[in-house]
Amino acid sequence: MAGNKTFTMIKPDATGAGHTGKIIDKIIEAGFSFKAMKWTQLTTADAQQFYLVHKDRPFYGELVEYMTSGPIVAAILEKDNAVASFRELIGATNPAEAAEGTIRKMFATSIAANAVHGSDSDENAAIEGSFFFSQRERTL
Ligand code: IDP
Ligand code: MG
Repeated sequence: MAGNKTFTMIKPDATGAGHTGKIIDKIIEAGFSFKAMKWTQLTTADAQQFYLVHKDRPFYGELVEYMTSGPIVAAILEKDNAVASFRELIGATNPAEAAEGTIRKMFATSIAANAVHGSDSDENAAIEGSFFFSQRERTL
């Protein structure tokens, strides 16, 4: 059975453009509740670790540089079938391919600066949530 938690970040392009509030509204309107939320900024070591699965991809260096370029909002979200439901809400990685009405279609500026992160599995949602939040924060 699919889990009911996912993890997101509002990325530096979106926080920098003043889109944080509008994106949070869209997430709440789509039926998610925020279980934990934090405004922070990634160090290079943080971003390298968070995106380690992509270390052999050609865009890894660019991704790490971009993700450390400004503040982010990290959050744990709850809804039935959270991972798949949230991926649907954010749309395709490349905003040029994202469906109308999705967060990336509305707010992303490029395939790299694509406004939001969404976990790709229940397992990664748990790992990514643990990256930012203590066990106490995750279980409140
Ligand atoms: P996802 O965020 O939709 O799950 P992934 O393939 O996991 O997409 O890639 C992680 C992140 O790496 C993307 O959200 C985006 O910021 C960046 N990225 C992915 N593909 C490219 C690319 O071809 N060029 C530059 N950045 C990319
Ligand atoms: Mg991914």
